[in-house]
Amino acid sequence: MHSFFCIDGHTCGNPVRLVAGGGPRLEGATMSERRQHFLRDYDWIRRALMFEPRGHDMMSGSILYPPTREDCDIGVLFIETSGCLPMCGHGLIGTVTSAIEHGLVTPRTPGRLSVDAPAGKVDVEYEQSGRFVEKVRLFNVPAFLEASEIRIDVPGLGELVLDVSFGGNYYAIVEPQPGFGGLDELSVDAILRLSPIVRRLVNEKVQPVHPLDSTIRGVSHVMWTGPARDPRAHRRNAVFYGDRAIDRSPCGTGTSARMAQLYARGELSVGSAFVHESIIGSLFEGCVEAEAGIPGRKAMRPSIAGWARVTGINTIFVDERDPYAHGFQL
Ligand code: PYC
Repeated sequence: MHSFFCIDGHTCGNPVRLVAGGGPRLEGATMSERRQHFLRDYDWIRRALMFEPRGHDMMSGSILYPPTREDCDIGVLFIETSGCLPMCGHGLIGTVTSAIEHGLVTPRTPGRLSVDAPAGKVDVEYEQSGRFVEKVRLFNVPAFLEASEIRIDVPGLGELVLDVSFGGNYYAIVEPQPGFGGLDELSVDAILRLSPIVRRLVNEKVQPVHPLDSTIRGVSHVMWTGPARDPRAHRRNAVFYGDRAIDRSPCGTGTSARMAQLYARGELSVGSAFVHESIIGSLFEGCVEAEAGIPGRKAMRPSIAGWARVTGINTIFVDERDPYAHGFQL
């Protein structure tokens, strides 16, 4: 019997299950190396805690670790139905909220934390009112446009032209275009049906590998975009991940990738604000903070702000006698 002590919550509608106790001891000089160790020996923990019957298609979370770097307060490993992500924006906003509200981390400077994530160091600022965290802004790893105007032929939809951009994970970004109305034209069923096909076709044409960490590779997420409905937002999006998940939040690494795409095109510049709306109408406030130096790429450092709420404390048992101990998917 394995026990995991979790704090469950959500960031702007998308779940975040923070594993505060019961995570495995990981080896590695960096969080990226620890991520490789987790994938090699402990991926069953991710499947047990994320998939049914303990989780669901959208389940996403994190495990807290001591940092591997002296300039960070905590180390975070991201787990999700889609895998063990190098970085997760909604996941980090929820993790910081739960960790601060429940005293799991003591920041050196109140209102600030530095997080050691597999994709790199992410600085965080948060606003607190009494014991509650009201808003978290993360200063993400550098984001950049990887490839533009990739053409794929999608059965039933025809030719699509799209870009691949990095914001902590690699995204295929599909915008409205001649012959295709974008997100406004798609039902939830159509997003779930078309996205895995788009992801497979894009990965056949582009095999992105991060210039500074070759363990980060391949397009994992598909973003469908459209005009905003909320007058406070600049654009609306829906991100597909895993096998059948649509992010309920505006997606932190996706918003970073989207800003990097618009920055490379000259539609955003340093200092520009970018408010992104999710499929359920929740908002992230993005900003292009600075230029960033990534070899061979026009890169920038984005920040993303959003809120999260804790929904409960959850001690999860994984009983090895249970035939579904390590989760299942339909
Ligand atoms: O917020 O970065 C994010 C994210 C990735 C996958 C789902 N959400």
